[in-house]
Amino acid sequence: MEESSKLDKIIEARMKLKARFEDKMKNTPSMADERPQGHGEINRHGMPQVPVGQTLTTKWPVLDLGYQPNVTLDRWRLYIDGEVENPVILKWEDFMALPQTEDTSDFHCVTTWSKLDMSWVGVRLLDLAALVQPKETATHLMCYGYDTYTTNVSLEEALKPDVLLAHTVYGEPLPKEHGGPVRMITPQLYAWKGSKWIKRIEFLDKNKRGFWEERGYSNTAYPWRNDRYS
Ligand SMILES: Nc1nc2c(c(=O)[nH]1)N[C@H]1C(S)=C(S)[C@@H](COP(=O)(O)O)O[C@H]1N2
Ligand SMILES: [Mo]
Repeated sequence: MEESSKLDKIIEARMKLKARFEDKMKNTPSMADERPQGHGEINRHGMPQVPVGQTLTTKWPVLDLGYQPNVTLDRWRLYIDGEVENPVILKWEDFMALPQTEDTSDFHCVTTWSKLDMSWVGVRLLDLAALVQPKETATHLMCYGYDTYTTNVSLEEALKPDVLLAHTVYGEPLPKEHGGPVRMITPQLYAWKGSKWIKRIEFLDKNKRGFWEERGYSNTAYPWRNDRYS
């Protein structure tokens, strides 16, 4: 297929997905809550910049399972499958040929630190979803890291425009300790919902718990509701 018609297809599929999840998305806490809990200036999403219980840091702590996988670009693959019409296995070149998004967003770790205004480049989860075309039955994702990490996210959160599979941070390739070559980021949810060293995205027709969710962390992880445990 020609590059331009490929792009047209992604754009068309993106618009359809947006329409399909619009109402659900409007009802998510980061868009619907009248009194989001937190303090500081109001950010571009209408939320207080610092969610309840969080403290700002300018450092960038590293959190992992005690193991940082070494995934070279030639061996890197991204598997996207499950409840989709068009499962794919992307190589690095395929991934970099997709529409690229630059964004500045905040990072909230459940262990109570937040880091503001991080600048990222990556591919929107929305555009990856447009590529694989989730079936009508798809409601959630399970994301898998090369380190065996897993985490679950609902589609109405995952398809928001600032959820990226990021390969660049502050203008440089994402360092290995922070999940390079590619990690997911979920600025509107606690950061454990974004898998570092992401390897596979599985679309699910029901919710399942990931690594931390099975160990008592919240399925939903809304920072402005102090939604840490369940
Ligand atoms: N694959 C993988 N992803 C992960 C984790 C992990 O251990 N493995 N930790 C999560 C947690 S708890 C947080 S707060 C962020 C930390 O990202 P950072 O180490 O870049 O600060 O990554 C999340 N994603
Ligand atoms: Mo975390």
